[in-house]
Amino acid sequence: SLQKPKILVARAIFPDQLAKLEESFEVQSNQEDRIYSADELKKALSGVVGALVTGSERIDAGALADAKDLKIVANISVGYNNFDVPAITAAGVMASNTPDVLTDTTADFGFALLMATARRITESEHWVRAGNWKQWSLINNPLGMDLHHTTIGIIGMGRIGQGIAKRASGFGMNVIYHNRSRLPEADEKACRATYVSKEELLKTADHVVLVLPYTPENHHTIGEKELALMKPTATLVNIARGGIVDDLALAQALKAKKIFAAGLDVFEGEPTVNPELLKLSNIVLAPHIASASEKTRRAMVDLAVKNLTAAVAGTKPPSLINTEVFKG
Ligand code: 8YV
Repeated sequence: SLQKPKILVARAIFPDQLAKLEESFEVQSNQEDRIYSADELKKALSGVVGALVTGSERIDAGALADAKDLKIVANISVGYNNFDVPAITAAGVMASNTPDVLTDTTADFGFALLMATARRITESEHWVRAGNWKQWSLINNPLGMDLHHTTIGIIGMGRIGQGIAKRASGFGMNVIYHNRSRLPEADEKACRATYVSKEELLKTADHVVLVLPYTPENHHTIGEKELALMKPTATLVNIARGGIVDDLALAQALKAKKIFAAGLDVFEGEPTVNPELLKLSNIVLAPHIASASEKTRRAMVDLAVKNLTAAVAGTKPPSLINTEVFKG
């Protein structure tokens, strides 16, 4: 046909990937990377057959109100709490995400954040830059917590959680996990992980890592009560979503030294960070970068494009979420 199908790319992507898309589609792009308001998003979605979006774009009935031609919203993200899936399904629109391609990069980062937190790496750097390093000292320089031969507790044992478990085994760590359902025995063996209740995990783990999806049930999975169960020597790492941790309760627990330290890549209300967290030194902060290697960010876009292209062509998107919408 003479006319290329119209699509929306809601956020900035690598220019060569955009150029490639423009060969097949008429693209409404946003290389400026300014996040649309709800109203701008609704307008941007009207008249396009597909859209590449990210966690910053809330896709609900309001956003879809004028999207009469839309076949798919392809998230450039594995988590899709930005999607109101029932509303998208009710609108007859397919929804997809980007699993697998970011698993190892994200698990690597989870481990890096854990190590930085337990061994106080960023705090130490600030200390050096501030000119506090006067001499080597056995006891008066920053002392951290070991990882090797300690117990790591992973809450959320999907692909990324299992990736962290495998890395932890390499450090000689004892791996325990909690998940909404227990893994098949073969998977438990592959990551040398033991299933325990959430309470037992919190009580016994030296390091707690959160890798679960953000759903209404998982809101404040870690709050005051859970933090009180943890060891005073324990670290907490969140690479999942803000909202899984009660950030104010965490700030209070860190301040009162109820736990040793925390590493956070995600925050309630990000990019705003709770000012109580910013006052603390026993915390490592990162700007939601667990999947952020160029190679992986490119792979995420490639997979989202595959999903979009399939939907527009009438074939099944490889990582379709609401399979009931696909009519093959
Ligand atoms: C995304 C993420 O980059 O995949 C996820 O769930 O958190 C990140 O990899 C982010 O959600 C933006 O879409």
